[in-house]
Amino acid sequence: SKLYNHKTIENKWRKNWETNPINLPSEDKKNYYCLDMFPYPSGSGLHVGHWRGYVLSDVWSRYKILQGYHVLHPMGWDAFGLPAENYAITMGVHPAKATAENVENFKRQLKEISAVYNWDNEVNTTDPNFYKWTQWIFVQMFKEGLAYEKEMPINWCPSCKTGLANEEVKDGKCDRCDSEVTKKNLRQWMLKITAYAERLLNDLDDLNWPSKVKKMQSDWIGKSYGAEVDFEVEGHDEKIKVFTTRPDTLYGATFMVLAPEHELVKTLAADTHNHDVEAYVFNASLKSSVDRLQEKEKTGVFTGNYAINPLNKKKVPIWISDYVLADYGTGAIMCVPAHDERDFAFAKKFDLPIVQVIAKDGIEVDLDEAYTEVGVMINSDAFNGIPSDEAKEVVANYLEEKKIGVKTTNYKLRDWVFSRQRYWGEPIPIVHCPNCGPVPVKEEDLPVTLPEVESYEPTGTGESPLADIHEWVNTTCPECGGPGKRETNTMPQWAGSSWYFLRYVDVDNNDALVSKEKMKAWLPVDMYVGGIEHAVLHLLYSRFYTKFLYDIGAVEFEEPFTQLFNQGMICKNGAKMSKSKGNVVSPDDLVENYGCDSLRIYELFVGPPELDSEWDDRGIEGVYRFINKVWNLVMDNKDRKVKVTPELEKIRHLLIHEVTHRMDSFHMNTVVSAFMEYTNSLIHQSKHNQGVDLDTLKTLITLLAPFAPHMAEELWEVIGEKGTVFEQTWPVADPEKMKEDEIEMPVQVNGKVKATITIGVDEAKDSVLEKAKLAVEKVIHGQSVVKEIYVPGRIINIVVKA
Ligand code: ANZ
Ligand code: ZN
Repeated sequence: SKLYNHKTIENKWRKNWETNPINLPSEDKKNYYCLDMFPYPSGSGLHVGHWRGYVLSDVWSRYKILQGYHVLHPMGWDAFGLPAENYAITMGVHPAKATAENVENFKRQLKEISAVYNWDNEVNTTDPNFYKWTQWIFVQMFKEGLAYEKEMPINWCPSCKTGLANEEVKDGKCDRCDSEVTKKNLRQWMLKITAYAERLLNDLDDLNWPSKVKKMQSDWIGKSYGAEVDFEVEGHDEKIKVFTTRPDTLYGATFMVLAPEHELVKTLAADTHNHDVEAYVFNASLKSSVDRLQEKEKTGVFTGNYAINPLNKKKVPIWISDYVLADYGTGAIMCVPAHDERDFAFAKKFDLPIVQVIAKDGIEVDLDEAYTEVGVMINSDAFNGIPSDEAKEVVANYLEEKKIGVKTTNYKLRDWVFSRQRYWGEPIPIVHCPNCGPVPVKEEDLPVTLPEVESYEPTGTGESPLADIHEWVNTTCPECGGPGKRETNTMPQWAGSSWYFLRYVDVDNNDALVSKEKMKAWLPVDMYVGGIEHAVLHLLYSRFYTKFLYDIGAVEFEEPFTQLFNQGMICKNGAKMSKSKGNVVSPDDLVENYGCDSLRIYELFVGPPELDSEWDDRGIEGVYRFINKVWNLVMDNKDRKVKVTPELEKIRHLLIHEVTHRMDSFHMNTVVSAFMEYTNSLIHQSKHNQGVDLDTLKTLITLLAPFAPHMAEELWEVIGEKGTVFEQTWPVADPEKMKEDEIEMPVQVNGKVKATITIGVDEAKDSVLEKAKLAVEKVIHGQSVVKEIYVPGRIINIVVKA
């Protein structure tokens, strides 16, 4: 028989698909949109870790093609951003040029995967025809009051010399370069994502997404229920408003703390304490918010003033500390050291009173740490004896009644800092006019293209390099025609990726972001495949953009991604595969030695696709052997003219059933094991019985096609079929044919297994028991049978007595 030669076969079919593409539209096909998170075209190229997600989405796309869909499976480039710009700074190459080269290279490498990408629908976020619409969305947001300017202390990376969103700061460090992040006061463009907090939270319920990602988003949005309570200040007219999630602990509030940036800090610092307060506030301004929250050792300063606890009327000292954040709640808190860990640490450090107001079974104890469990209220006058979880509501109602407070909700989600002081991004399409203020560029004048610059180096003053190009900066006001200046900040890299999936379906449209027809035909995305690292950033921004576009009537759905799958990472030697770790495995040699089909299958076989999996260089050999077995099985049987038997039918339908079922639950690794197992059964039939029939071989080839498309096409041809295997329909299992006709059953004597017998599934009870007694004859010999139990498929038990 013909030997399996992956090189010839794979080259042949790659060429063939170029001239005879599979996945063509037709009237009777429904549309299906399968999307990969588009890559940043870096210079370093693809390793086997990158392949995993791309193979998954391709196998899924081909599965859908075989199920009769016309599939959109596009690819594009998220190409603005820092790496290209940093490269430009060091090498002096224009980012556009470097990007174009990288895209070229990336595309070449992607083609090695043989995925069914729709290259006609390619997008590139740095293409003016694309970012025209990125800017258009910004203009709409500006018009709706959702894009606004604000002077504010922002996260500032001194090394990248740019502002960062909260989402781009990890453990107080810049997500990109790992430098310590500081604060800087700058005029920023903000997007009011907070206006969508409630919808972003509620609509998570209906998404077919991993629950882990939903939880991460809902934690990020961070809704808390509580109350705002007013504290009067001794000798002052101002009141301090605090936000608390624990109104039940109000009697235990023994001091208060304001954030250093709180507006009352200056007013409340007594003359005697002014100097210390000022010094403290200055020092706090240098720290990042993450550090402030995580600091073990509490710091703080007394203002010299007192507030009055509104319930027990006791004097409570007012402190300032940076563990209270200015931009959460009201920026001021009531401190209950007995029941809050941070307050407890603060009280211990500064020797402030601790009063327990919630106690287990109502019994007061000496606390050596904060008591954060539920319990019964004590030391709380009329409220004593009420269980604390009910008391939250009871006290909050009382506060509302007495007009001391109101029930509220708070969100952790902050508005999105949307400007970057860098070159390689979309210019923000705004003109600043001395008469009219900030004015959006007219829609017909979009895009505002990025001009050429001499130096890409950020100025470090908080201005983008664009500020130096006077002929670009100086323009006329779109409103009054007078002299105006262009905004020189650019958008963050997230801007393009927040909506690119809409553009894929209508890439050449010059009149709209996407036409209504194309939108109706393809959107929203049916399946989105990508890494878990985008759980809160990209996936939250995209949902926000989609909801906004829905509100202005640009799209007709509120959620962009119906189903989401997050693949795990590929690791080697215990660490995530990455160039910086030096543990990268290149696909090139593997494709050369074993073929693309083998590598595709091994990418899936390496472990459950949603989990991180350890790469084993030898693992692919097992897959290669499997591929060869399938090849030889088909070669050995294609001309034997074998008639189908019940045994072959059973194997065939079980295979269809197992593969389909495991595919649908995304257990791709176990799909591969099912293939291996049933192929072995067929080989057994081929060697020891009369052989394998053609229909069974066809089914095997069709099912394998999404995984090993080249070999499947070749075998399809080899058995004499015309056209491509991808014109087949995914087979459907017939439960009748899957039935086991014979099964093995253990036989128990007095509850202990003593033998195993083979019986027919429908065999009569008498006959089964007859066989069973025969099998355990030696065991029951000389005893009398008192009971015979047979539950079909479950149990055979012979009860005997001596
Ligand atoms: C009194 C109290 C007693 C509190 C107690 C907690 C436990 P989440 O769930 O995160 O919303 N808080 C309020 N504003 C704050 C700010 N700007 N910076 C730091 N902490 C702040 O937590 C809300 C709780 O965190 C609030 O409830 C407040 O402390 C604190 F046994 O008030 B609590
Ligand atoms: Zn003007």
